Amino acid sequence: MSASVAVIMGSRSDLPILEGAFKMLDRFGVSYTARVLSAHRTPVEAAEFASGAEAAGYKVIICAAGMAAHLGGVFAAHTVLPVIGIPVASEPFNALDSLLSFVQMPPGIPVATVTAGKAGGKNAALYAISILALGDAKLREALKAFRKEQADAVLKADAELQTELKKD
Ligand code: RP5
Repeated sequence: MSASVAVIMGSRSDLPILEGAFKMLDRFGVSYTARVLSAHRTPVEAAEFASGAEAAGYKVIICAAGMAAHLGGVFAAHTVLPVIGIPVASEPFNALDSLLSFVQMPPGIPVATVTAGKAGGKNAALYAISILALGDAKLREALKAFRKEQADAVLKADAELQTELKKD
């Protein structure tokens, strides 16, 4: 069976940003493929992968890249599958350059962009999972359970804080 999500990074140096994404996809039992493909350094291979992604059975594509990050745009130009972009921070403009590269898509070719860094990696995976959950009731229930678990952790932290504050 083919993987549901393709996770593409512009460089191997982007890998740490994607650790949270892999963790989330694993947690939800969502199959994925991870590849290093660059919009600038391997434009032919990137375009080939994107063009064949639908036929290969992928449902969502996640692209992480830094600097003049055209990876998400190039992928979105070659497929109608949803593309989620994760800006990666690099010198000297931090993540502003890659954020704008992902966000500033011309009308007609969208790239859904999450925040930069590790939070972006986690959220990109969760967003991909929520897209897949549209056609998968079990996955939708698992997402609801995850949200509840998260809420419970916040409520527990709040209860603990109240107890600590009362001590003084
Ligand atoms: C981008 O250039 C990559 O996505 C990476 O974030 C950045 C720097 O790449 P390396 O020089 O670390 O390979 O294409």
